[in-house]
Amino acid sequence: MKTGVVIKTTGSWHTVRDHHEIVLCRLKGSFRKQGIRNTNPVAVGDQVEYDLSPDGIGLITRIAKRKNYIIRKATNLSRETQIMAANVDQAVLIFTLDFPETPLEFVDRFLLSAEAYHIPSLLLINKTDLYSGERLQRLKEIEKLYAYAGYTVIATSVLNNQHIDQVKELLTGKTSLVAGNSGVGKSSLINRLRPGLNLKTADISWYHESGRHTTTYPEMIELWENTYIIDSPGIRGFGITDMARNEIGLYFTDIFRLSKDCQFYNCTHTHEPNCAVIEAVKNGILHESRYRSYINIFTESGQKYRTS
Ligand SMILES: Nc1nc2c(ncn2[C@@H]2O[C@H](COP(=O)(O)OP(=O)(O)O)[C@@H](O)[C@H]2O)c(=O)[nH]1
Ligand SMILES: [Mg+2]
Ligand SMILES: [Zn+2]
Repeated sequence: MKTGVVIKTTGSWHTVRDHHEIVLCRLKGSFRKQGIRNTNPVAVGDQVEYDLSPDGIGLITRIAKRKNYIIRKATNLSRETQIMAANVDQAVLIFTLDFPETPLEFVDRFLLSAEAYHIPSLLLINKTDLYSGERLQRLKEIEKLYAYAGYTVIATSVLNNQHIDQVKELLTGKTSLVAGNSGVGKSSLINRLRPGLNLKTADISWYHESGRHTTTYPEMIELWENTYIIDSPGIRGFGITDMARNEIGLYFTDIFRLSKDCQFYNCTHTHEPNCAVIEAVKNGILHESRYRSYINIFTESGQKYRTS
């Protein structure tokens, strides 16, 4: 019996890293009969046991219990889920304020999901070389907003190598899920961190790129010793599929902290008197965009079908 980590999975083939060896594996037939609702029983990041057959193909016999995992809906319409990654130490969200514009609600939804999965997040605001004047002011404001929520925020320019050393430090020794909309600089960052990997970057303009991805399956890449990233295309679908209304306020880190001073213990921060959250928005302590995201998600959750 041997052990390894799944670094890529495409349908019925799973690529497993066992120290410095790469073994192509199949899953033992019995797994498929266990009635697992996920479309993929094996996910990138899974620790597995396998047997090596004489032809060099591995047969996965056991998947270790996951420390955590991130799911997405298999397709927009289906309720079937797909495990995108397992056993990650942190999620790294790269976004840009402009070129292309990332709606902050997207950032907030991402953070909310990561909190619900108990995965710490690191935020990188990229392309700062393009920021000046009002844009720079806005950058500072957004950095402050997320720092207030308790996140580490780094303003980077992959192009100019700005603050990339700081990013390296925060990645070292961990397995990080890297996410972000198309065109924000994910591939460029990975290439910068690990020259020689030569991930394809968008050489055509990013605004024509919607829905187009150079890679389709998440893949675990070794950056350096003990340091891995999971490159996850199609991150758009990342999100908790069934969050109860009352959970949302718990996972908005800043709102949760403020809510301890609300008059009612079950305050929803929508209309109640003496709500510390509403008060904080009025006083400019809690940024309006964070509150707006909360309200939007809260409102939406009321119509959501709850499966468990
Ligand atoms: N000005 C500027 N352009 C960048 C920066 N990082 C990436 N880009 C450019 O943005 C475009 C999209 O980058 P890419 O890495 O393909 O984004 P991905 O879709 O997130 O993987 C490419 O043309 C990059 O050269 C940066 O820090 N500054
Ligand atoms: Mg890319
Ligand atoms: Zn309140």
